[in-house]
Amino acid sequence: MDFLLITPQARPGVALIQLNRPKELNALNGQLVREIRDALQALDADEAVRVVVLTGSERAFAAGADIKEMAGKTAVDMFLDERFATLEQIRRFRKPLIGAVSGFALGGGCELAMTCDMLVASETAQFGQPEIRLGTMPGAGGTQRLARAVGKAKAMEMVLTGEFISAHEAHRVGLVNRVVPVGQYLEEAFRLAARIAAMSPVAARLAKESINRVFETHLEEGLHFERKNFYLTFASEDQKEGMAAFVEKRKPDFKGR
Ligand code: DAK
Repeated sequence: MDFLLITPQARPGVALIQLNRPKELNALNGQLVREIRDALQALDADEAVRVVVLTGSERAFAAGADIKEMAGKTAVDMFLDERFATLEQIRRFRKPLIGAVSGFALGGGCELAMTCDMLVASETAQFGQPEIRLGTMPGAGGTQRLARAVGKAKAMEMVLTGEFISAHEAHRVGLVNRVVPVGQYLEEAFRLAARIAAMSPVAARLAKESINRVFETHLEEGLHFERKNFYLTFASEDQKEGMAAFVEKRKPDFKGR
């Protein structure tokens, strides 16, 4: 891994992936995106990992796809470039994924942030889809996820003007879960991750899958999917342990079984 720093147990049960192309503000070249995909695949298979935190640097989460790499490409080159199909594979990551965002989250960087399940932002974070300034438009889910996250009017404004929004505005419109001072965003993400890591990983995975269905299906189908996943939690030892612990007035010990 040339462009990533990975700590499988940054906290108990919590892995950290840090984008590490600082001079280029973590611009997403093909290799970096592939490395993120491969890292997530490995962490998905690692039973000791229950939650993953994805972060960049204090100055930039990621300033977008690498414009220098993309500038001379033809439509067919872009069509054949599997880089952002890779984002779809990242979206299929099964464990809870928390983005810890500071500085720029732009273009493909904003799209990458939006593939996370939750976002913790530093006060310095800025979110934007500035592709229109380059004569293009978001191509890795930006129009779809942004409109779902912040509503049509705000998404139109961001995508059509290319202007950035601040962390506080991102919080106000529902793009991020919380905003904290710049020195604390990673710690806050770990705090959130630790709370989730203490839960049943079986239930967490089924619940994440169910919430994601909201964006992929109609209500009736989504309700049906949710119910099936709910029943499935009763096949887990974790559900027995969670309810027994409640009755016995003790803390549950979830094993992911
Ligand atoms: N690509 C390449 N290099 C970048 C970059 C980027 N996106 N962003 C920044 N850098 C580089 C700068 O060129 C500079 O490098 P040097 O000149 O030092 O060699 C270094 O990072 C520091 O940047 P600045 O000197 O510009 O720093 P400032 O603080 O002055 O400005 C900035 C920071 C983030 C406002 C500015 O760098 C900026 O506007 N960056 C570009 C942001 C942007 O337009 N992002 C969107 C890119 S387009 C696809 C689907 C989706 C996409 C692609 C394909 N398919 C379906 C195939 C996505 C497209 C995009 O994301």
